[in-house]
Amino acid sequence: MVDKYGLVDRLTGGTASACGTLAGTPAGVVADDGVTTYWHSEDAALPHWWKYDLGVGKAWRFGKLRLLGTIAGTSGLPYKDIIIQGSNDDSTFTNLSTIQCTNTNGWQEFTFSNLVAYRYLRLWITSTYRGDGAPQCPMLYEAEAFEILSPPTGFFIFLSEAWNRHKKLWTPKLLLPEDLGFSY
Ligand SMILES: [Ca+2]
Repeated sequence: MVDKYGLVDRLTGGTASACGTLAGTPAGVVADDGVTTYWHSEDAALPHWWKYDLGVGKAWRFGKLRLLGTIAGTSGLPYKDIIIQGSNDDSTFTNLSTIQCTNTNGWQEFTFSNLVAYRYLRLWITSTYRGDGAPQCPMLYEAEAFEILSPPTGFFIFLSEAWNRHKKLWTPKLLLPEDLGFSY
């Protein structure tokens, strides 16, 4: 089964935050649809994180993430290894996927399986490709997240099995000679 994803970026209407920022590069601009505005972490050791809170009573079963970055001025994409995390209490975070971005300009897209709807989505950034003397500082221009539309895998398996048993029970059978022990 091929998973399908929503077409609307769900990182909207909520609140972005980050572990820290440099002046003029707030966390919110990662979800402002502006491709020239970016968040730059504080100058401290990795890992760094960027988080989006959808708001009270809101949650999506995220399964696709798109990230926009640029190499210009940093001698390498300013992020590399990232753990995508979800939470519903802003305290306990579940790792949804560990991704490694390629060292290229532009949008990169990642999909992952996930059975749970989450209010909080966090990007836990553990490394960057920066080669300009600040490899410890990720920068991110845009992030977009989309929900999985396909049924959860476990439920789908259950349905398939139930249908197979139903068919076995009710499909009329042709009785063959070998079923009665004849061989010829
Ligand atoms: Ca932006």
